[in-house]
Amino acid sequence: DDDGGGTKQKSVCYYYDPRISYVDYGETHEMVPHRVSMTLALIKAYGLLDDMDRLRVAPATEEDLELAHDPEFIRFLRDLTPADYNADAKTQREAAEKYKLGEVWNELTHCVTNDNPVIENLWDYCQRYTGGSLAAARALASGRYKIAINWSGGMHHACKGKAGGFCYVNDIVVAIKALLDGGQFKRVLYLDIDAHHGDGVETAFMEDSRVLTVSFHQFGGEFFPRTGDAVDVGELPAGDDGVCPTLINVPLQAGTRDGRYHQLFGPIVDRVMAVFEPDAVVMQCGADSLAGDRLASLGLSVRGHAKCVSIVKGYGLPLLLLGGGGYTINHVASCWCYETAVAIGKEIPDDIPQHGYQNYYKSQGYKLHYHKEDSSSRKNRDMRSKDKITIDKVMNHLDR
Ligand code: VJV
Ligand code: CA
Ligand code: ZN
Repeated sequence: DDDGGGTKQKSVCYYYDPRISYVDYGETHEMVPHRVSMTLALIKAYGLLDDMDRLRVAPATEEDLELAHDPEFIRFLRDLTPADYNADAKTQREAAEKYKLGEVWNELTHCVTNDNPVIENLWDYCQRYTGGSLAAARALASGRYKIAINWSGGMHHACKGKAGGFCYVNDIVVAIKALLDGGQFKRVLYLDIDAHHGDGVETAFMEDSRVLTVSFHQFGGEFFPRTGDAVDVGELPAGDDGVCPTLINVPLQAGTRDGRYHQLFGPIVDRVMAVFEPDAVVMQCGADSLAGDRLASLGLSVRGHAKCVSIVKGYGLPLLLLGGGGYTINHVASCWCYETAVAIGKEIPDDIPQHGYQNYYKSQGYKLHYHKEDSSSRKNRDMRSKDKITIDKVMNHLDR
């Protein structure tokens, strides 16, 4: 990778926009965009910044966002301000509710929820995180980079005509469409290791044989969004009596940790690669699947989470790495920093270097690879019968 001038060409590019980290979902909301700033500070402190090129790009346009959304929804988002919303114009509140924005009555729980609050600079935020994923997709399509990173993207729940689960617009759908429209990639694999089901991306592509969506997620009880059971496997006819899989779900029980997760992840990804033969991979690396997350109850270690990235990187396909969930922000930054190192191909020490956000890491003993106390970890090494059914179902689905 020598450019002739003796400097090494970088194969990884990343997107970072400081304006995103100032976005405020509200004082007690669980989504904290500041975590991408902490991630970057850690990446800098480890000296990884010189090993990547930074993508400086324009925010996504209305036209870009219409790749994934209804124009009316996009226009409503563009014009929505907290001032107007709070002025309590009845019509605007009703329209907002229709798009799942602001306070929404939940039929299931009989409560008012505010998962997707009407916040300051909402439109700018949407344009910027989507702009990053779009630029990252284009960087891969150009052939110049092998891996492109946008830790502020990965908002997998947003649908064509509505927000959902902290996600206003779906940058992933926009990025995948851009990859396909470029013409270089015929088939794109979407892998989602966020603790929640990647429902918005799944819905967008369930009838598109060029995209296979695979989500691993906590499933059961009232866990959001309650979709993504293993029986939801989808396929389309593919000529000569063959079928082409379009979606795969891998539901996991609360408490699933590294051992059990990887009994599923490696074999499933390997089979998917063989059957689907993708030309590029988009991976949503939501960090709420880590142990000790404030919202979810899976128990991956930072190494276990990053092993997913390194397994996928191992196939050598153009790879788009996105963020997503992750609600214990020191864990999130540790994880995404370590995964950035994995992308670059550098080992980094466990001791978190001195830097501005040092004090955030006290509870994990200033170590990247933090430990969550867990007495029953031995039991978790073996697959439970439910997981055996899951893997058999998924493998059978891919066998046909
Ligand atoms: O479970 C839900 C919906 C309810 C919301 C909570 N009420 C009390 C009951 C109904 C059904 N929503 C989830 C959404 C999770 C989104 C995950 C996003 C991602 O990680 O997959 C990708 C970025 C949920 N879980 C927790 C909360 N909402 C939650 C929302 C709040 C909150 C605390 C917790 C909204 C506002 C405030 N606090 C102030
Ligand atoms: Ca998932
Ligand atoms: Zn999540």
